[in-house]
Amino acid sequence: AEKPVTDRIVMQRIDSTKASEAELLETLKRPSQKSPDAILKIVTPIIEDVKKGGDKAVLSYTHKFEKATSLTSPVIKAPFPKELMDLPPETIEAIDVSYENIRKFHAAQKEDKTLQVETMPGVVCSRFSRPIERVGLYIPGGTAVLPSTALMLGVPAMVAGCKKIVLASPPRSDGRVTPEIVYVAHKVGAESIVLAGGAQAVAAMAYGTESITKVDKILGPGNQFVTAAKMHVSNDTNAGVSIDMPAGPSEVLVVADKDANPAFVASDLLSQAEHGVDSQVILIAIDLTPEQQQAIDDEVHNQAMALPRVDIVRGAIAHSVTVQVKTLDEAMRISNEYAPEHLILQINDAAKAVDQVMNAGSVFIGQWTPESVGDYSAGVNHSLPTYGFAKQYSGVNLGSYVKHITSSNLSSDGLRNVGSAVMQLAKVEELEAHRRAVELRLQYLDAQK
Ligand code: HSO
Ligand code: ZN
Repeated sequence: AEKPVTDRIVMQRIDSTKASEAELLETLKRPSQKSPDAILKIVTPIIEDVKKGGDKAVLSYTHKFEKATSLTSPVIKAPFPKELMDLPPETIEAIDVSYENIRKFHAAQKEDKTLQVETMPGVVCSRFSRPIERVGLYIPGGTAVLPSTALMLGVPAMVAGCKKIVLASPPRSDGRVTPEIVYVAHKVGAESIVLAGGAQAVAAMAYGTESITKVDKILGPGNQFVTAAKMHVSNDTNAGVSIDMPAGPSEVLVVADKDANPAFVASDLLSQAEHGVDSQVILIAIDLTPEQQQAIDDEVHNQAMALPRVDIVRGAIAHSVTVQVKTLDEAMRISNEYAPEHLILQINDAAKAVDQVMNAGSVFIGQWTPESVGDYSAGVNHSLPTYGFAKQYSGVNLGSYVKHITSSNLSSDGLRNVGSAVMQLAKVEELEAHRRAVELRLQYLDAQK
């Protein structure tokens, strides 16, 4: 049954000094996802369809799922017509400012110099990077339009020098994608926009169709169908396509102490909670008085009630939690164990606490740094590892769009220096051709003396 709208919107609490470690971990569990097998059963036939049917199959799914029945082609190619990016000047300016900050921060990640090390006299090892030639960037549709995601995926692709940037996004029922996305596509020099969503868009970019360019890597968030499709195509060695990372619902962990402003804390929790009912927000409260804790709870409720997306917030808050701890060390220990996508530090000397951050997608330092600045305009990327994957994955960055290639270059002296180690190991592995490749060169050098 529907909950009465006056119900209090409140996060459950757990006192870490009273709970066992197991209880604590149980409350911090992310809401469970549908089993990947069930999702795969749905997406696999769609992928097969697109593989066989190409444009026609993609179009028919778009007609069916997006109700965009007037659409006659599943893709638009650059240059994009001006009338598709007709926007108010204030939106253009906001996109331009954000674009420039994201461009600057990602350009600074360039490794212009070839890394070179002489490991032994005459043995030179190098590493250099080259852009991935063709990338496919998935921009979700759904409950919000996300031009910011187009920026976060498109700008680093452009900075890295990817030759072909393909965007994909589900069109509206009138067959068009949001003009903001077209404008971003234009700014980053995208070659095309695939007018499709879901598994059909992923399959189209992974295998290519008559009119859709096949790409080498697919990046971008999406629902469980998109994620399952990405996993599926990246497992198909015949597709020759990789993906960025497994994506799950958005999440934030806020660490707050006595100095934190309750209204600021609540606003950060809510900006993540409004993303989706499956989002999770965590507050770690360091040694707050009952009054301070109450002030935050009141702010969460009152601010939430005034939000247009209050119903979504209600869903997210239902599986969100406040953890009460005594010390910063304990707060950081729990945060590192949770490995949040976003970590917000609203504490005294927040910059210093960053030393203790081991697992997080992106950190927001101090009370003047709401997460939303990073979501849109500061310059950092908002495509980040969720669901605890911050333990082993980085967020999208310039490195996501390049490959590193290594090289070795030996002089005759270099080969003399390293040769015996090579021959010995080849002998151990009983790979005689390997051993002889060195030996015959050394013999050649000896004969010349
Ligand atoms: N916080 C989201 C990104 C986003 N926020 C897009 C607003 N628009 C996931 O990191
Ligand atoms: Zn956000």
